[in-house]
Amino acid sequence: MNTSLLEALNFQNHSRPPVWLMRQAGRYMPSYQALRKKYSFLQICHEPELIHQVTLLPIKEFNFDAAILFSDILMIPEALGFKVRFEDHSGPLIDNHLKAPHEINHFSTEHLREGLNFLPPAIRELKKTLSIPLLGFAGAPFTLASYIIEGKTSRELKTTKRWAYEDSNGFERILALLEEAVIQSLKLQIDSGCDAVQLFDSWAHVLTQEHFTKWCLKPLTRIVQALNKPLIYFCRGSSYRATMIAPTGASVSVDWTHPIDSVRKLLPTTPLQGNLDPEALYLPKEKLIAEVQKILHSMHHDPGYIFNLGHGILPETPYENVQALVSTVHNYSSKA
Ligand code: 1CP
Repeated sequence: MNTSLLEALNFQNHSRPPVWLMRQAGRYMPSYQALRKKYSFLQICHEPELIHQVTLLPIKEFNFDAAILFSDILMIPEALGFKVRFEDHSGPLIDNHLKAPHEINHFSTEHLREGLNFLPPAIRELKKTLSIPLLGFAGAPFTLASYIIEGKTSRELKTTKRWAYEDSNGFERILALLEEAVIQSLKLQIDSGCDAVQLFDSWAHVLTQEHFTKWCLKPLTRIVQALNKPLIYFCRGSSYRATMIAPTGASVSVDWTHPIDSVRKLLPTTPLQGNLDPEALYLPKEKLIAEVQKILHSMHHDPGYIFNLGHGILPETPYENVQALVSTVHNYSSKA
């Protein structure tokens, strides 16, 4: 059993850093594209046998040190009763998205576990197969709120921000329901066998510091406290907000905008993950390897470091560059 990811999350890793990549199972893999010719994205998400198969694709092909359950952050809104569709070029769409804050009263977490009933059998099967840790995940309450309010991926989150400013009580009720749903979903994943979890707050960077504290960090603190496993928090802007995030008890997934060793100087005891720019995977192989090594050198002998990207892997990423990245980390000697 290779448990280096869990050791790093406990600040106890004394060998080379573990490596996994956010969105490691996906469109850049020909084997994934081949499966998508046979099944829709939602079919894969809803069928335990397919979840199992797709989660394992990147493990078999690249030998990562951790697996992440194949699913999507939109599974929680779907289990709450939102009608989620995925279109090939526009991402997720929710037709019955909230038109006013009070509409959240039509939704509850009562049937959430039934709505996620495809996850436990997939996780239990994965735990039988894997000899590396399995990560569960969820979208963070604020990022999920942005989808159930806007009804799609939105860059500016205009309506979400307007409600947060103009009807903070109504917005708070939306976030409270989502927080409860996130805790239930993560507990379900942990109880079924996940070894640690990641929370994706992909849109939190649009918030002011005051709103980030109120709408992201307060729920995060409660979510960390509700779980008995390590939690990694991802958001864009995590480089400059890392010192705000660490007191919640979460490990920090660091974006690529600041050198990760500068974040380490500010946070000497927090497990950190990151932070290669996903665009670096388009470089010629030698240049990519040099970028990977630069990060490895800067975090040399760090017992709480996990190699990852600063955000998810991009769909057009060259396959052989992912192989080069993983073998560069795997061949990095902890004694050097
Ligand atoms: O095959 C397809 O066409 C679907 C593409 C796809 C995939 C492979 C989507 C649609 N979701 C996923 C899987 C997924 N989503 C994982 C799998 C586990 C892994 O291998 O890492 C994870 C962790 C997610 C999380 C997710 N979904 C986030 C947060 C992470 C991030 O990158 O910021 C967000 C914002 C979503 C929403 C979503 N789902 C899918 C799309 C196209 C989008 C919009 C955002 C985007 O373009 O990625």
